[in-house]
Amino acid sequence: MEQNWWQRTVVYQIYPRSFMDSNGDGVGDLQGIISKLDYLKTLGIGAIWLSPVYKSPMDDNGYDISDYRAIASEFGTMKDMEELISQANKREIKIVMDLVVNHTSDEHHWFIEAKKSKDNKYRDYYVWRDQPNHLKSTFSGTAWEYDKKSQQYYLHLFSKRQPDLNWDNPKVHEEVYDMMNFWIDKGIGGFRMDVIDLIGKEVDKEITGNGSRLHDYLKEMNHATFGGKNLLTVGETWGATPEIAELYSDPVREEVSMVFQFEHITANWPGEKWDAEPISIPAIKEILSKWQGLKHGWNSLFLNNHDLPRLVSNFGNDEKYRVDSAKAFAILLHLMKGTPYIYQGEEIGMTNFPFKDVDQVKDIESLNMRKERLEKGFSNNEIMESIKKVGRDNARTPMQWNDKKNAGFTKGEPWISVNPNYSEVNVYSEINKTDSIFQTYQKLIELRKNNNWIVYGNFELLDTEPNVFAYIRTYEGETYLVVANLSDDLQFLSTSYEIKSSIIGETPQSLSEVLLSPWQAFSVKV
Ligand code: TEU
Ligand code: CA
Repeated sequence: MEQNWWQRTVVYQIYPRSFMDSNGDGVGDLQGIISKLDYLKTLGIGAIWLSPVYKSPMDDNGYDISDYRAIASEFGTMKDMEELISQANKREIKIVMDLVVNHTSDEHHWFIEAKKSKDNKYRDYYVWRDQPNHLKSTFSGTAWEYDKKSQQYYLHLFSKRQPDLNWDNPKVHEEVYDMMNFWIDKGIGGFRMDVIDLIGKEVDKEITGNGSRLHDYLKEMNHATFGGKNLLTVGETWGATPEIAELYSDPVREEVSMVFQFEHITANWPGEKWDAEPISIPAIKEILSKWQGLKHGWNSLFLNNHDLPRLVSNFGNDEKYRVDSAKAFAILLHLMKGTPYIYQGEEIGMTNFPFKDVDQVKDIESLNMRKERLEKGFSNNEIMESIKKVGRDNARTPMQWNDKKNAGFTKGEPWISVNPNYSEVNVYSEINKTDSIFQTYQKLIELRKNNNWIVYGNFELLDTEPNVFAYIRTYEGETYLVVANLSDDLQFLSTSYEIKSSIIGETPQSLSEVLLSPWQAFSVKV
C-alpha cells in the first residue's frame, strides 16, 4: 500500500548561509549547495528543506523576506535557483522551500506602501492598532512598534523588522497563494511552513497560536495551491498536541502532510528557553512514544534544526561519547514511524560552539535577549552560559567539510566562526572511516527505502530501565526490536525475544540478559 513518497524518504535541512560558500565571500550560497548535491545523493536523502533564500535584508537571516519572487544576491540568482532545482531533481532529490508568510520584512514593498498612510491600499496587509496590547515578541519585548508618521502601532511577533501580515484580509491570502503557485510551477517538492500556527491569530483577544480560523485557512491554501500535486508540506507548529496534529495532517481534512511538534524540545524550558534544564530521558521516552500514536495523521521526526542546539550537545554526550550518542539517537529516531529530518552536520555529529565572547554571537534572538537580561541585572557570564546551551548560533556555524582552512567551508572569512573541533569532526574523515556516524545515517536511510515495517509498522514502547529506550515495531506478522541505551552508564536489559537477524548497530548475542554498554544501540528482527 504505497501512499506518498514523503513517507518513505528522509529530508535534509540546509541552512544556506552556513552550508557551502562557492565564491569566497564567507557566506554559503546556491552554487555551494549545487556542488554538494553528490554528497547528499551518497547520503541517500530524497528531499532538501532549504531555509529561506529569498531577497532579504537579513535581519533574521532570511526569515525576513522583502521579495518572495527573487533570490538574495549573496545566495545567487533566480537562474542559480532553477539550476539547483533541476540538478537536485536529476539526482531524485526534491527541493522543499521555506514558506514564511506570518510576516514579511519591513523592506517588502507591501510594508513600505502600508506605512505611507492609513488609506494606502496595502495598509490592511498588516496589523495596525491605535493602542498596543500585551502581546510579546519572541525576540524580547513588546510585539508592537509605533510608526510616527501614520500614528499607529504595527504588530511584529518576531523582530520589529518582521511586521506580521494581516490574515484577516482575504487579499493577503490571494497574494500568498499566487506566490506559492509561482514556486510550484518551478518544480519544487513542497513547502516547510514557518510558524504556520500563528496565521489564525486573534489579535484583540491576544491569541496567537491555534486561532479559530487556522484550519480553514490551511484547507483553503491546500485547495488554492499544492492540493492534489503530491507535494510535501510540513507546518512548524510549536503549540501542537497530538490531537491538534491529527487536525493538520489527517489526509481527509486536506490541510498539510505533517507538522513539526516541539514537545520533546520545550519539555525542559521552564518559562524562557534561556533557563532550560537538561531534559530527562524518561521525559523524552514518554513524549516521543505518545507522538507515535497518531491515528489518521502523519508525524515528522527531528531532534535539531537551525533554531536549536546541536543534537549530541543537547540530548547526547558531545565529549567522551560523541560518536556513540550520535549513532544511538540516529537509530532510535529513524526507526520510528514518521518522516525523519536531518539537520546539516547532524550526520557527522557536529556539536555546539564554545562561545566565549559576545562578538561570536550573530543571532538577533540572542542579542536581543542579552540586551534585555543585562537591563534586568543578569551578569554577562550567565547570559553567555544560556547562549552556549540553547543559542541558535550553535546550529549555524559553518558545515565542517574537511580539516583544511575554515573546515573547507570558504576560502574567505566565514560570516560566523567555525567550530574549533573541525579537524576531528568533518565530512572527509567521516566518509573515509568504517562504521562512522555518517554511515549509520546512510544505512538508516537505505533501510527506510526498502522496509515497510519502518514506514507503516505499529509502535509499542517496552518497559525497561529508565535510561533505556526500547520499542517494538510490528508489521504483517513480523516483529522488530529497537534498543538504545541513552546514558553514559552500563544498563541492564532483559526480554524474552529471540534474535532472528540483525538490522543495524551493535547487536548482542541474545536478548535474555544483556548488559548494554554506554550509548549502545541496535535493531534486530525477533
Ligand atoms: O521559528 C519560530 C520560533 O518561534 C523560533 O523563533 C523559536 O521560538 C526560537 O528560535 C527557539 O529558539 C521560525 C524560524 O524557524 C526561525 O528561524 C525564525 O527566526 C522565526 O520563525 C521567524 O521567522
Ligand atoms: Ca558565497
